[in-house]
Amino acid sequence: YDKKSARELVCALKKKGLVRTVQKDDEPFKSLGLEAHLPSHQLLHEDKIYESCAVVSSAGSLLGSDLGRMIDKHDIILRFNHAPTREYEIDVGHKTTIRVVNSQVVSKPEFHFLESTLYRNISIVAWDPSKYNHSMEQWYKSPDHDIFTTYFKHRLLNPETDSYLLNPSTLWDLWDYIQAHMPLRIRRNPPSSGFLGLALLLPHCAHVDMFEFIPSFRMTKRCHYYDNVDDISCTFGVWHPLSAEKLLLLSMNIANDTAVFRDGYIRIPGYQTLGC
Ligand code: NCC
Repeated sequence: YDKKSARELVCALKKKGLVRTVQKDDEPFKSLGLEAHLPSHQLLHEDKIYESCAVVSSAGSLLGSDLGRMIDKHDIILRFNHAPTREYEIDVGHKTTIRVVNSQVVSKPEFHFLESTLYRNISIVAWDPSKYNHSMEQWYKSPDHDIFTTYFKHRLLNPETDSYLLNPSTLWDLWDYIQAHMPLRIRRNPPSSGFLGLALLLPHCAHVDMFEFIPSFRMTKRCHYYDNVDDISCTFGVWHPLSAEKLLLLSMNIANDTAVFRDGYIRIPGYQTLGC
């Protein structure tokens, strides 16, 4: 293990962390006649580089941050799961381009994935953890939560919504990357939606600003800005290798300490910017 520069770390992620979504031709979906339910292209498939992209973590420390206006200035704004903007615009902004949702949010009735307007007229990337080294067939037979039924239904009901299913081997490619750059052994659980969101954007953005992923001086026990549950493990991780993700991303950051610890964001240069 040796300390790498921000550039080396970002460029190493480019090599390992290509985010792939399930396509029409992928098995077992093709043989099962499910092609019509799947997109024929990848998310952000055009050859366009967006100047600025924002990843808005759901951290409690966003509350009172006044970051909404800054977040809304970005060309692409990525949020997670059922994190709302309504009533929190001053702190988190009101625009959403992409939502990364996990399979609990897609499948559990309390999240109203099919009914809620949170999941319409934007791009959606839904993911479910497979086991390490499992094929897509094995994953389809035994997903962690039944993501498929609701995902397919959602596509039928909302043809105008651009929605994708993450190819789960992406999660393990990202996991391998994190482990390869950590001196300590991490548990074999997939990275958080936060890390996935960053990996999704780095090929398409000149830089990515991640809000309250590294806790600022507003750090709080509060899990999310939108509910009042106290749980510090939301910030440091218990199942996901969240602390390892955060240390790595802090090593890739090019923003100064005032931006990180007072304002509450890290800035990570995109692959194209670094010429990786
Ligand atoms: O909490 P969650 O994450 O939806 O948060 C989205 C991403 O924001 C970053 N985060 C969040 C809170 C916090 N205090 N600090 C942070 O840095 C993380 O990067 C996180 O990924 C998930 O990753 O999908 C997760 O989802 C929740 C939960 O399933 C959904 O919110 C729906 O209720 C998971 N919690 C539980 O399963 C109890 C969480 O572990 C991961």
